Amino acid sequence: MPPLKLNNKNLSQISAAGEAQVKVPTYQRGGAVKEGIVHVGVGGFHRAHLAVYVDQLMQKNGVTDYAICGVGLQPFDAAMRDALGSQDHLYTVIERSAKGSFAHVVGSINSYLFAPDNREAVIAKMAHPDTHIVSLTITESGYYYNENTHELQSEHPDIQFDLDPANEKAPRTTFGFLYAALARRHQQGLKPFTVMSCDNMQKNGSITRHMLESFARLRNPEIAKWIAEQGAFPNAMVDRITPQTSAADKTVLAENFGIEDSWPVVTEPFMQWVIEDQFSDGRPPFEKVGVQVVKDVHAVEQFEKHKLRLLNGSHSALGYPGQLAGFKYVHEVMENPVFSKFVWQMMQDEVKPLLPEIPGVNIDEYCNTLMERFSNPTIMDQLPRICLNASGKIPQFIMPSIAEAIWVTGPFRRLCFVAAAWFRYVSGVDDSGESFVVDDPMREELQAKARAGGTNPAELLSIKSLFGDDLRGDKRFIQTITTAMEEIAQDGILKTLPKYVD
Ligand code: CS2
Repeated sequence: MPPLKLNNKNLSQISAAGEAQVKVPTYQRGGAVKEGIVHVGVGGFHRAHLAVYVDQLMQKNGVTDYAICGVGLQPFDAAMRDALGSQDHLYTVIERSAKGSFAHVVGSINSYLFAPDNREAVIAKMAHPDTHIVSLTITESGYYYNENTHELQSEHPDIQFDLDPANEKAPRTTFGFLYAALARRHQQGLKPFTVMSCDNMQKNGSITRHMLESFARLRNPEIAKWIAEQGAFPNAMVDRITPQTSAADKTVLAENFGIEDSWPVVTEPFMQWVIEDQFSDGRPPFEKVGVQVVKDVHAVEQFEKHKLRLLNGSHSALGYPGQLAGFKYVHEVMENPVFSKFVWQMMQDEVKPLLPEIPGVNIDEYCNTLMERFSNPTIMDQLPRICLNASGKIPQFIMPSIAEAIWVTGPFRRLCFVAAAWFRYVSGVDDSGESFVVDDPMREELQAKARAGGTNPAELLSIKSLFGDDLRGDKRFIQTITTAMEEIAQDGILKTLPKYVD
């Protein structure tokens, strides 16, 4: 039987048709539910994470007032608008592990607005009384956050454009939309919606608050004051490894599950979300579907720190050296015993000693789970995905551990090896001379500095917005990273790596 096109009409047939059973939503959708969440940046991660939690709330807990309206701000979001639009906003999540492959259709995204088509519609939707939460996965660069000064990049042309009152009805940036919608809610006597960042950044909520308040102060201090006093910006740790969907994933879904889906999501079984209980206009009972909703902001920050330094830091350790050594997928790198030992030892000897203890969390178990998750061969997690946008990642995932290790005179050779591998990676040529794409908003600057510096890290380290001032002055660090850069340049990754493994 040919696969069935995913849409409302075919749902019951889909659940019965394939060889393997497919779970489908049996809850009401469309006009029968309220869209309490407006989500900006509907990509793979959102569809494997928040939208899945909301799907479970709708399916198992009868929640009807927190369906999601997806929003795309960027021209490339047209592809998501078309994919979801062609299938009643339904999509399939395929969970893969050694235990097998499970498919389930998610229906929590109820509608989708593509801002370039109609910016006013997005503002009106956020300002609507039914909207209680605006959630974000807009990546680090969407926050216009200067890592060095910790301030809003208010001189950025996009922010300047949105600060001009003439553009209030047609903003470009997330902050332009949030501000316009909040100003409207203020005028209408509504509460501010909660702005819920689901991006993988330390203090994601606090940064969002600071950026939006700074933006609002430059527009209208009265609105800024109202946001400061009544707004809510929960901090959160989010986690689920979600590779990019490949053409093969669609074929397998059609062949094994009988579903024709123009953009399914492949992910791992594991998912975690720890969020601070700070909501200005109500929230769904997230804890009923396994979300850790915690009162204490400090606890959230500690979870974030563990995750960013151990999971994402190790991903970087597999990503940049792995790409230079010619690997394509995370699990392939893990199959190399020297690499997996290296990652384990980096976590255990260099990162773990810097982390706070969290009551109820066993760090060794956490590290073991990570080793298993990285080794999952079935999700085919691509190294280019891990390496994407490094200038927003390494300064969060690797450099803070180095800075703290300097402070306590702890070991940091392996962390320096990873930073050195990234410095080599930016040139875009691997150890066998093959070129690859370096996808990074700062690519040109990084490449110019890498060329000028050779195996001397000083040029790259002079980029203050990434590295600040402190690292450059530390002799032990400069010596260690220079040695790693020289070794990698001379012998390549695979010959150098054993020197970093005990
Ligand atoms: C990855 C993350 O892009 C990266 O660097 O480490 O996308 C990672 O897969 C997620 O944070 C997992 O939650």
